Amino acid sequence: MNVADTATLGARPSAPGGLLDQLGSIVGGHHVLSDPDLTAGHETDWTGRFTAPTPVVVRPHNAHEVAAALRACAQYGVPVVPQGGNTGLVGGGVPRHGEAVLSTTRLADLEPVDQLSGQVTVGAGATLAAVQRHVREAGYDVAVDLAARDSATIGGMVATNAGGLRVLRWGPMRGQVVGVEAVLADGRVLNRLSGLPKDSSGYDLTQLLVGSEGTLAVITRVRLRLIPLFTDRVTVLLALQDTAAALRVLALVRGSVPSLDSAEITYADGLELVHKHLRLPAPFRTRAPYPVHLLLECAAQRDPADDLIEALERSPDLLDSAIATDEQARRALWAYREGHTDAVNAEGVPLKLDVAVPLEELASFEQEVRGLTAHHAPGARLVLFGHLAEGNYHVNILGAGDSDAQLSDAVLRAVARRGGTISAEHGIGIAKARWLSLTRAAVDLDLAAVTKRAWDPDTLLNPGVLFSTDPA
Ligand code: FAD
Ligand code: 2HG
Ligand code: ZN
Repeated sequence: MNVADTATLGARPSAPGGLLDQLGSIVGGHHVLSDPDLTAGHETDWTGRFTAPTPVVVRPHNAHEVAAALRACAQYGVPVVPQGGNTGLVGGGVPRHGEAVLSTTRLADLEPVDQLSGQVTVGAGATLAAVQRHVREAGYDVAVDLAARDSATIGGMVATNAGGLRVLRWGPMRGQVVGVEAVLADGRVLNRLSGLPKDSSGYDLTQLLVGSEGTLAVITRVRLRLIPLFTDRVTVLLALQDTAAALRVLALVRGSVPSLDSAEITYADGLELVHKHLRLPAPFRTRAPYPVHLLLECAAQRDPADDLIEALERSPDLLDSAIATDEQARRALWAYREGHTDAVNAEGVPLKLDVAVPLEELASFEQEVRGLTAHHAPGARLVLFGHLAEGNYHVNILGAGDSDAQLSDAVLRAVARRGGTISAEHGIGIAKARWLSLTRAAVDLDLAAVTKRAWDPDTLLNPGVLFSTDPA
């Protein structure tokens, strides 16, 4: 449901008599919100694209309270949307049709880092930034990093199998999660927090919850594998002619610099928006911006700059370059990349797609997306950027108007034809559910539906997410 539809939603839903009192007796009255001024921040997604009212936001403090709250909602027949930091980009964490919102923000305990195993257990509602600060004090780091770190929660990142800026070296959340505690729709608590690196005793329910987008259970605690806290980082911003050149540089560096952590691609039009909205100076002193920028970062315990420079000197593709090793200068280079989402949103509510295609298809796919945008939504602005090493483009389109669905359809079909995925890291949510069959066979979808029914037979958790009710 997008903003255009909200006017047709009718009256604000109210909680069935008795539910608010019962929730209050579980979590305390302060943590049951029904005043529209207080629920408002939980009703609209980060982009402003998905919005609908909720009768109640409940904020439990532990798994026991989550279980009791879910049972109460089930008893009153009120479905529940689990919500973490509400930075999700596919509409899966906000209400659609009068669901209650179960906010995890009070599930934010940080247990001490286990130095023996290099793991930590944290509450699902802890933000990534809080967990980063916590484990860095113990000499460790969280492998996954992303620009929404100050608000995105670990539970939300597990639920969406978030990827982010370092997947090329460490993998997405799936690779970091070694255990979870989760509450099923019927209130039973699944505890898989032992964190044993080896365990071949049957189905891996922990991993099933990674990427389940709140449709199977509410994740309440997460045990993470940690990585070393690297002391030295070097960041370069490279100006290039085109996507093919960026891929050549990536191949060259990836093959010879094992400390490569990030490879992020942006284009001139995105950079222009970042200049405009974030008021950043141009990274290079040229009259016209370069067509493509590739940001590379290496991290190690000893200065990785020489290795990186040596590799780059072998590239015939560099039009220009900037390098930074101190924190402030590195942050400045990152701002051009990390500022994209904010800058796009400052222009209006975008159509967002998050796709990946095999790397050998990326350059031709880029051209096709540009062509499809011009064809289906002439006048719309396409801002492409993303995580180059995974072939993961964030396709942001401003001003597509009524062509939104048609354009999504055309781009996602182009992805499917190339053997790609319709969601590389943001999840399916409600935004992409009707297109899941483009890249998932009937047998996959059948098994997914059976799994959903086994965990949540009454569809209490996140109805409409992953499983579309719309015709494709
Ligand atoms: P929410 O938005 O609250 O929820 C997301 C989904 O998870 C919903 O379906 C919700 O129901 C479910 N959920 C949340 N918590 C739980 C729980 N405890 N148990 C069960 N289900 C739960 N994503 C990337 O992958 N890579 C990026 O680089 C990246 N960068 C971003 C940059 C910006 C500026 C923004 C705004 C977003 C970015 N995102 C990125 C998307 C977003 O940050 C991630 O999807 C994040 O994982 C969502 O976490 P959250 O706590 O905000 O979840
Ligand atoms: C990023 O990589 C995020 O910055 C957000 O995944 C992408 O805004 C987007 O489309
Ligand atoms: Zn991303």
